[in-house]
Amino acid sequence: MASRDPDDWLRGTCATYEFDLRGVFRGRGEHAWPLTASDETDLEQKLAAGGHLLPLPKESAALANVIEVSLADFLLDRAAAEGLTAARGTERGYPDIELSGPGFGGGYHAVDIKVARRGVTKKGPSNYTQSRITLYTGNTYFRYPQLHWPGTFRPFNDYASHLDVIAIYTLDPDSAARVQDLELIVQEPWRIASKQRSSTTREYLGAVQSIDDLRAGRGEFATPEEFYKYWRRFKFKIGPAVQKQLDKLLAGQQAPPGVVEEPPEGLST
Ligand SMILES: [Ca+2]
Repeated sequence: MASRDPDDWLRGTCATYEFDLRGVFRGRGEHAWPLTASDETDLEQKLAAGGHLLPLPKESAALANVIEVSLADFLLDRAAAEGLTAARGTERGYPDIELSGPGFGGGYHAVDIKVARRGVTKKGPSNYTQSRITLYTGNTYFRYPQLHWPGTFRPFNDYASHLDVIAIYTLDPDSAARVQDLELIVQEPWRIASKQRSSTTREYLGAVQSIDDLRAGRGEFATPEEFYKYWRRFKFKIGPAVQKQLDKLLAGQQAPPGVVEEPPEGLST
């Protein structure tokens, strides 16, 4: 099988994605049976009129999660249909999707999905995301990239590439679908990184907020080296829970004296 460049594959596949969640289905409705529909538009209208269709959540974290899950499902389905290897990450871990296998040229590739709402001014949607996108959590797998953190497939350093799929939408408070003008952008995280945190209370690295800059990959660092150096030196807090995990990982990394870390003979790796 000819191998695909993960970046090209992701861009090409995202270009064919269509957000088509139209609301939340409610079991109980009020209408006569049987309910017949001539096409999908007619069905949607009849479900709405019959009380079966509730709006998606408006709250940005909840709506972001709905979009993210839909997008991840789509990418995993497409990879499977093309005979490519893609695995879903854990809910709070990194990355959201891992691409691997000969179809992607061997090696492991991290794909993370980020969802951001367009800011709104009195004149309408703005060129800025409402809040800064979070690129990474700074005090765990990113800060100690050689360690295998819980909730991750493998150490951060084992990835041949890191890619973000950024989904930007305008909130439509009046429709059940809530999501309007969804745009997908694929970028390497360091290219869209800012020198600002994305939260004042959490240990998060933030992206630039201009949507033009996100599209163009115009962040605040000239090279990946500059980016990693800046953010790995950043004085993030390490709370007691993270410290405990870190101690455990560091202890586990050192093999006890006398133990040779090699597979038994006859086992191929
Ligand atoms: Ca995500």
